[in-house]
Amino acid sequence: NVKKSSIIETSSLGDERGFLAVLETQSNIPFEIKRVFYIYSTKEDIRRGFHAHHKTRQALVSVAGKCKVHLDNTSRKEEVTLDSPNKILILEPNDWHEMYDFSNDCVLLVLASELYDSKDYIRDYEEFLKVYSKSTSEV
Ligand code: T46
Repeated sequence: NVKKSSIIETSSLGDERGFLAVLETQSNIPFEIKRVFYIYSTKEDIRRGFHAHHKTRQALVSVAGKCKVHLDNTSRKEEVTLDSPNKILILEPNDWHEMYDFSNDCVLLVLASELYDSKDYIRDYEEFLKVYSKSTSEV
């Protein structure tokens, strides 16, 4: 089955000192976090991503600045704007994704369910359709 991406809102813990937002396995991240990376200083007009995964689930949050994410799970295409440190996009392996419209100050933090493995990437769109378009029922 095609799994649907989702948006999670974190609540900011705030006091007179400022804010603190928590991402934690099970309490709001629906997978065991094995890897963290962040994308920053992305040049204007750059579009990156262009892949789906076999196994990896990911959580994307723009902790500073903003960017957009184009999603395609073979049965639906959508565009998500990540413009708040409290807005978390949960990507399923079947989500082909492209990130673009990065602000100069954007720091895109990514939490991943798996260690890095280049073989987990599907970088060819035709292959992506072959792998995932058989799954017809969207949840
Ligand atoms: C994704 C989106 C949101 C590593 O060596 N280890 C790692 O953990 C990662 C993530 C990347 N790399 C290497 C692989 C490439 O040589 O770093 C280089 C840049 O990665 P890539 O071209 O895959 O970057 P994006 O922005 O296209 O995609 C990244 C993640 O790779 C990917 O999992 O879903 O961000």
